[in-house]
Amino acid sequence: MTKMAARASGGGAAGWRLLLLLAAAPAPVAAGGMLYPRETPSRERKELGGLWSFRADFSASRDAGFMQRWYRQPLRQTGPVIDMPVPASFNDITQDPSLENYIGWVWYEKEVLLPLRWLQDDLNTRVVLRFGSAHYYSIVWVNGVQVVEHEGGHLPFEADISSIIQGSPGVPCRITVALNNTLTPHTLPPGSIQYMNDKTRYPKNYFVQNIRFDFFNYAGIHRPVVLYTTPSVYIDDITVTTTSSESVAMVQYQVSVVGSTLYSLSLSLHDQEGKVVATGDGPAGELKVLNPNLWWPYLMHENPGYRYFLEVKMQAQANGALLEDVYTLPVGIRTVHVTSTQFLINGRPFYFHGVNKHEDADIRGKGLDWPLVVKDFNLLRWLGANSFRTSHYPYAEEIMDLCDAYGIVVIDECPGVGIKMSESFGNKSLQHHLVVMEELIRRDKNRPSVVMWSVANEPASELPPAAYYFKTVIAHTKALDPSRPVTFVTDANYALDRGAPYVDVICVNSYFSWYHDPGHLEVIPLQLTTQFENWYKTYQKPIIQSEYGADSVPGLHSDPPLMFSEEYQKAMLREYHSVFDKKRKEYVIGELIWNFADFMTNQGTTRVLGNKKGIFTRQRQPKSAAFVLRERYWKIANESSCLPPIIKSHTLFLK
Ligand code: BDP
Repeated sequence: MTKMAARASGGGAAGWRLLLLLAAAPAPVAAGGMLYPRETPSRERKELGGLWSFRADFSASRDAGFMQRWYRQPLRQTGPVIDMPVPASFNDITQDPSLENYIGWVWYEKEVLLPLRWLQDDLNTRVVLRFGSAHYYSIVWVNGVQVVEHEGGHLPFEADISSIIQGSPGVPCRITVALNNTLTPHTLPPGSIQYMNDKTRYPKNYFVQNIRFDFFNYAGIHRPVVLYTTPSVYIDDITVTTTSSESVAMVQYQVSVVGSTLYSLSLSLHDQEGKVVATGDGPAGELKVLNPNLWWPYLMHENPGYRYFLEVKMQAQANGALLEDVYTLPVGIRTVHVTSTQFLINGRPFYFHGVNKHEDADIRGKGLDWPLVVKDFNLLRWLGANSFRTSHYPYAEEIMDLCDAYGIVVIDECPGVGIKMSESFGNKSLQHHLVVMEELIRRDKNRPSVVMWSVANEPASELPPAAYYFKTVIAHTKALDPSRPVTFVTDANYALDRGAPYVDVICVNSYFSWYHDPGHLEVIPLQLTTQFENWYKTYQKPIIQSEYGADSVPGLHSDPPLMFSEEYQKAMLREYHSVFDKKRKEYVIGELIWNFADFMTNQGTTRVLGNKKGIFTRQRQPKSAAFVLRERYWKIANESSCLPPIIKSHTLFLK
C-alpha cells in the first residue's frame, strides 16, 4: 500500500552487499526456552537500559563496520559516535533526516561493569545477555566475540556469555550490536530494495525500500536489554495448560532443566494471598486446584485477571556443590473453546469489544515506554475495551504481563503483515514463518490473556500458493499449541480466499465508505450485512470484524459529515454498529476498531503525518469517536446476555 523512499549513499552493487550479509546468515531455530528474566532467590537481573553509543554505517556499501571490525574495539575509536537511548527506535531521536530514513547496518555499544560475585564462582553461575527485541536483524558481540545472531524484530533472543566474561573482574565488558533494518521478500514482514538506476531521474547510488504494510518501519533496540544469572544447572522452560470445571481445575505442567540429568524438581502453586493450593514434583505432572479462582476477562467478572503463582524449585549436584534454581511463573486458569457461532472463555460466550493497536509514539517510535504503556491500559479500561489484537507483530512482554494481570484478552499476531509478493509464499519464507511462530509460542504460550494466535494480516490469500502456505503455518501452530484457536486476518473476497478453510475463526477487515465507496456512509448497512452473510454461509465459523475505521483529523468538523472530519468517523462507527448489533445475536463474536491511536506511517499522498484512524490522537487524547465507542462498550459490558447474572447487576461496571 505504501512505499518508503529512502535516500542512502549505498546502492547498486553496494546495496547488494548489504543484503548479502542477511542472506548469508544461518536461519535461527527456536530451540530451548525463553522464560522472562525474573528476579528470584537464585537469579539476579541487571538492566542495561539508558544511553548506548551509536554509529550508523554511512559507507557506500554499508559494510565498513564489518570490513573494519568495529566490534573489536570501543566504537568511539572507529569514528564519531552519538548517544542513543535504549529502548527506543533510532529514527526520530536526532534532527538528521538521513538517520530517520536510514537503511542498512547501525551499531550500538554499551560497556558494563559486572558484579564481582558473578565472576567469582565461575563454574556455577551462568550469565545470560537477553534482548527483549531489536529490529530487524541483530548480531551481538561481547568483548569482540560473537555470541548471538537473530532474525526478526519483535521477539526476544539471548546468549549465555559466562565463558566470555570470566577471568576479568573489574574490567568493563563491552557489548556491541550490529543491527540491520533491511527487509527482503523473505523477511517477516517482507519488503524489497529497489535500485533507481535512471541517471536522468535519480542521483548516483539511489535506492528505496518498498514495503506493503502501513506503519513506519521503525528500527533500533526496542525493548529492554538485561543481563541475568542462573545457576549452571537451571530451569530452562516451563509449559502450563489448564482445564477446569466449576469446582475443580487441573494445571498440567512440563519443566525442562538444562545442565545436568541428575536433578530433582518440586512445584507449589500459590494463590494471590500466598497460600499453597497444590504441590507436585518431577518434570511433568498435574496439579489439582479445588474451588479455583478462574482467570476472567476484564468486565466479565468482578475480579478479572486472577493469577496464581507457580513456584518451581530445582536442585542438582554439580561441580561438588548443591545448586538450587527457583522460577516463579504466573498462571491463569481458564479454558477457550470455539463453536460454529461462539467464542467461549470458561464455557461462557465472550464478545470481543476492543481495539487494534500499534507500538508507536512520538520520539521513541516503537521503543518500550512505561508511561505510555500504563496510559494505554488506563485508556483501554476507560473505554470499556476487553480485548485487543497485537496488530501487526508481537508486543513487548511487559505489555503482555499487564494483559494477563488486568484481564485484557489478546489475539496474538506474528509479524506476518504485507505478505503480498508471490516470492513471499515460497519455501524460504515459509520456513522462516514457521520459526517465527515457534518463537512467538515459546514466549507467550503460558499467558492466559492470549486466547488465539493470528499468523498474518491481509496477505494475498487469493494467490494459489497461499493455500499450501497457510495450511502449513496453521497446522504447525496448532501442533505447537493445541490449546488455542488459530486465525489470520483477511481482506480477501470470501469466495477467493485460500487460507480461510484452515482457520478456526474468520477475522475480516473492511473499510466500506472509506477505501470502497469513499464518502458513501449509506452503503455500509447493505455491504456489511452481505459481507457477514457470505462468510458465514461459506464457512459456518464465528466471525470477528477485525478492522473497520475512518481517518479523522482531530479538530476538523463538518456537518453533514465529510471524510476526515470527526463527525464522519463517528457516523461511520454508528453505521457499522447497527449491523454488528444484529449479527452478534447470530455468529459475529467481536468488533475491533482500527485503530486505538493515530500512528506513524511512511510518507504518501494518503497519509498526513501518519495514519489518522485513531480514536485517540498519537498523544492519547480522545477524538469524538472515542466517546461513541466508550458508550457502546460499556453498554455491551453491562447489558450483554453473555455476562453472568451477577455481573450484569454489578455496580463495579458503572463508568
Ligand atoms: C488495513 C491494514 C492496516 C492499515 C489500514 C489502513 O490492515 O494495517 O493501517 O488498512 O489503511 O488494511 O488504515
